[in-house]
Amino acid sequence: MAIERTFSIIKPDATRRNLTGRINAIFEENGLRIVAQKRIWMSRAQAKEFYKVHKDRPFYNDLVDFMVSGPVVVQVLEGENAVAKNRELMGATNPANAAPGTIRKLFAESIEANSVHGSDSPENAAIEIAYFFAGCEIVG
Ligand code: IDP
Ligand code: MG
Repeated sequence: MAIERTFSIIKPDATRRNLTGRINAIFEENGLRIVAQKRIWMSRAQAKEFYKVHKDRPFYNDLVDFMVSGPVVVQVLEGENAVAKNRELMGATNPANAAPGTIRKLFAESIEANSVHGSDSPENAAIEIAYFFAGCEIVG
């Protein structure tokens, strides 16, 4: 397995409840290194662009409202098989279906306010990382 990078967001429901450290501990205890991280308050335009793949879904407008409702922590995680590893640590989109011990099972409030985002493929990881980070901000 190659060392890979993935993009992660700690969402507003989690920053509001001061869960950044507990979520980061799960990444680090499971072999993912946080090689870039910043706390930002996304603009509506940024959130709409980031989630544009979902623009025709019924939940899109609510999702954008949620993502701009408070600060988020955007991150680059690095490790073996990082994209799949992070998806495994996150758990299913709907916390009701998430496996025990996953971030969403532990912390998510709802299918929308589900605490974390993680890229779903290496190709999307590269696009999402480049959207939020300059190369010089990522230090492995
Ligand atoms: P993922 O985050 O597990 O990859 P996606 O299907 O890519 O899930 O959806 C993006 C985000 O949109 C989810 O993380 C969640 O915040 C929100 N979302 C997805 N499905 C629903 C839904 O049915 N109702 C409300 N929000 C949803
Ligand atoms: Mg997704």
